[in-house]
Amino acid sequence: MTLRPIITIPDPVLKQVSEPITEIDGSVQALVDDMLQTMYDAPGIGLAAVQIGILKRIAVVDCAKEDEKPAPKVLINPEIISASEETSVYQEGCLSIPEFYEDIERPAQVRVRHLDRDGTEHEFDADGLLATCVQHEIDHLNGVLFIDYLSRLKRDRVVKKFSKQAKREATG
Ligand code: GNR
Ligand code: NI
Repeated sequence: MTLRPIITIPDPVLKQVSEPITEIDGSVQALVDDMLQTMYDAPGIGLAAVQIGILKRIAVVDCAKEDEKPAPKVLINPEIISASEETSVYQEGCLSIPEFYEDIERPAQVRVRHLDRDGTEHEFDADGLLATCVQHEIDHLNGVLFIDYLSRLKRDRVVKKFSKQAKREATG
């Protein structure tokens, strides 16, 4: 397993739409294992392949609390097949936008269909933080970031801050 560097804004790869997986082979499984290791190391509760520069529809999530046993979920070609009218608000963060947090409103419950690491199809119902996290990850696979739900003023402000930082790091 290999820790992979996490890409941050304003890298344009984060706006790209990821491609479905057509065959789950050893290379896909090795990528999943790297993603889990990278997510736990960060630490984060989710990670999409695009965040390590790979435009494939793969995400990993684990919303278990610190005192609970790990509950990794591998989401390959994940789809929301239904979403509640009811919404909930969570303060979201993103490993690709370090140390920036904002409240985001999303459907409170979703039903998700996906393949697992072995290529078996599953469906599950998510609520609470897991529902938010799965929606956040599927957004990544579609090139969408949580800051895209903020006002243009707020989004432009955070993008500008990270652009300046990237420039400083490039020029020294
Ligand atoms: O670690 C993460 N925490 C988080 C908190 C609230 C809503 C979504 C998330 S996902 C984020 C990790 C990440 O960037 N996944 O793409
Ligand atoms: Ni994210």
